[in-house]
Amino acid sequence: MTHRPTPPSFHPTRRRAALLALGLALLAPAGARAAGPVTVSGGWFRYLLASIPSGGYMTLHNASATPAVLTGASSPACGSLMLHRTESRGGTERMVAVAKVPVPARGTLRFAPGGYHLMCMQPRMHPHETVPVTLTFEGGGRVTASFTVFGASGAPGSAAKPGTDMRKMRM
Ligand SMILES: [Cu+2]
Repeated sequence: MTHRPTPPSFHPTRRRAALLALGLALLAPAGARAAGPVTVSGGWFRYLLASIPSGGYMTLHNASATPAVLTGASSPACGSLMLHRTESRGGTERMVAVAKVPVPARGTLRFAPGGYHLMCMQPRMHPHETVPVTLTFEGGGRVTASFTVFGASGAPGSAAKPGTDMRKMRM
């Protein structure tokens, strides 16, 4: 019996995986990289006052077989628009800025009060109007969606509670 290891490039399993990856790359439509396979639904902002950042919420759906990574957001209605996440530790909540938000392959990710949200730092919007938000993904894909602006009570069915203290409002 000889002990000659199989060179990695000729390993049958790896070779099959490489061919499969090539096949998938060839199957991808030409426009997929530019527009991105991610769709946005149910986008909304909770607007309180011009001096208070507005939280933005939405559902992202990735129809492709590869994970997508959200890396940024912008809106003419926001000044800067940041990616945030609310974290709960020992009974207190705090917000942290995140650089990347992964959207799983053939999966859905919700931005909702108490979790991921967009943070509109200088809101220039009013309840009942819609404002555009452009999302940027790793690889350069961009998606623009319309967000509906709600007041303090938030979108119907959202986790926002009407009448609560604004300073304690959950982002
Ligand atoms: Cu925030």
